[in-house]
Amino acid sequence: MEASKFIWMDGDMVPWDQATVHVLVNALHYGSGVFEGIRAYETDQGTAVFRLTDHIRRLHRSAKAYRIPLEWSVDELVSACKQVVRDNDLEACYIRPLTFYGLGSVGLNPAGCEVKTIIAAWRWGAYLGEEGVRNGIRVRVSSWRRIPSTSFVPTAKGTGQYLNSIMAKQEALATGYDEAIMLNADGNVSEGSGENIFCVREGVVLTPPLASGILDGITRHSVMTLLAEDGVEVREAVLTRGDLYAADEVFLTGTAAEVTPIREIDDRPVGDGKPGPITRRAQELYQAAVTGRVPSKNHWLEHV
Ligand code: PPE
Repeated sequence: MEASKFIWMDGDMVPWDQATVHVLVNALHYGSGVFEGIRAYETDQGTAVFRLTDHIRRLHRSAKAYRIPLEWSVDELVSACKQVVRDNDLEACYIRPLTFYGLGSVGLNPAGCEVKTIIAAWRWGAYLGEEGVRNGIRVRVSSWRRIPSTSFVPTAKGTGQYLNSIMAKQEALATGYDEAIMLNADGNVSEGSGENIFCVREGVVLTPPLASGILDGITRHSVMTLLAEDGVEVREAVLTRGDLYAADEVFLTGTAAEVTPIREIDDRPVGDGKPGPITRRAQELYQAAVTGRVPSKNHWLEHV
């Protein structure tokens, strides 16, 4: 990764190399943290963070779900994120807020641990590669199921949850694919290791509902809104693995991945193996929105 200058740590701007923690922080042992992933883009009016307040609100919901007392308000964290972008002289970048249980005690009751919040930002290009954005990626259905809502809170971004994503991602890469699609405990489609999933069938855009055990993705919501307002029919639907095989188009959405086409699933070409017209439209609309070229969506941009 490309280092920046400073990381915000509970109100202080700490030089990148000095932004460290003790090896006995609770979160390092048990994954007791929550985080966000946010992108800032260059626009004609300067650098703007895409849906910053919505991301920080989700951080608060994640903290509440896992009973992590987050003392910084939404407004305070929104200003801190902007300060991190400004003080690092970044234009387009990725922003990573993280709240976690720190030092206090080792053991499964984190009540005695201090709660720490940090915000880092750095330049980060295409998550699944430039080539993937252009021509689509190859995915496989993971042998790992997505963490169920009976064991975790899938709509939250808890750090410990991501061991599940890591296993799916590692397996996909080790077996020659770019990304993993996870089914939920019922065997229906949930999402990618770090992205939501959409498919297109006969012109209708379908994506699994929150009840399929997905993260409540902000890119997912943005793309659903942009396509619907563009006249495309968009529906939430429980999807099976077979629905993905039968789809004309399939794509992933996420802050990091933006809109990434899928050209092959489990060694079967998606449609004719090239990104289709609705996927292309979703990419165009999303890029236009994040860079301030969709006037009705300028309220999604929060200038630094
Ligand atoms: N599902 C998962 C499991 C997920 O991690 C993300 C974000 C999404 C869906 C899409 O959510 P949203 O960003 O709100 O549209 N994954 C983050 C990257 C994970 C990583 O650190 O790698 C991200 O895109 O920032």
